[in-house]
Amino acid sequence: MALEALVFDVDGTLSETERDGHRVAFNMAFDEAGLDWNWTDALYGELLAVTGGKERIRFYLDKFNTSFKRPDDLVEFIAGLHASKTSHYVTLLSKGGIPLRTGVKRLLEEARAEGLRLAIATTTTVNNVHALLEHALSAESIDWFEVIGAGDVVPAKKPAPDIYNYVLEKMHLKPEQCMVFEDSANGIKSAGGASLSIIITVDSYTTQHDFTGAKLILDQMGEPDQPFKVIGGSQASIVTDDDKYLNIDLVRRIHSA
Ligand code: XBP
Ligand code: MG
Repeated sequence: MALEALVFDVDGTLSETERDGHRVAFNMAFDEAGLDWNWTDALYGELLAVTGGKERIRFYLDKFNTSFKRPDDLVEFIAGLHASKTSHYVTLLSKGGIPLRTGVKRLLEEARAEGLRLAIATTTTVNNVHALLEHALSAESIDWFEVIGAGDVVPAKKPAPDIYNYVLEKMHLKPEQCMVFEDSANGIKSAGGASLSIIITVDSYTTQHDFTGAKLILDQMGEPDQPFKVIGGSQASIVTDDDKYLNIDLVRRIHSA
């Protein structure tokens, strides 16, 4: 089946948001709430095993801060912390310090020029997706995406396949008509669970993840003057010496292989 649509993960794929964005915003929310919790870079790497900010806070309490005296309404407490974190995160993005990863803007523009349909499938909150697109790309770019599947729109977050199935259903597409772009093991499990083809661009937190099942694994999408490195993937042999960066022609060749 011909390639019809590209579906993008956000955190780690469109932008390296975790270390200097989400992590910092969580710590600001904890500080504001008078908590002495500090999510260091190393601890945050472990906490990323669980997707979703609210789910991550609960995981932290269950595994790393078991002596914390929990309030009676833990669900509401976590929701309050998370709302504060989202507000800090959006403010951080509005200051413009969190750019898109190399090659993302070029690939999106090329896809649009070729008439491919675009969508997002992410665990993060929809406000965060809008803020990232607005400040790292352009306000208009929010409309480039036909569907933005985000956060609590599905009950089970990645690694469950729900968010990808949601996007496929909304777009009336079959998995064979799409290519997914992901950066993490939870992401590949989620997209793979929806029978989708996946290209991985690893990031600083995910280089050691298991990407079994990916068609192509790259260090980045790259640009003509910043070539990608091919790390692996079942269709890695499709990439020739002339391929220096991920463009739509290469995406199509990987998709049809
Ligand atoms: C992204 C996440 C998110 C963000 C936090 O995973 O794990 O939880 O870290 O977002 P993926 P919220 O890239 O696999 O979608 O705090 O808004 O939930
Ligand atoms: Mg991700």
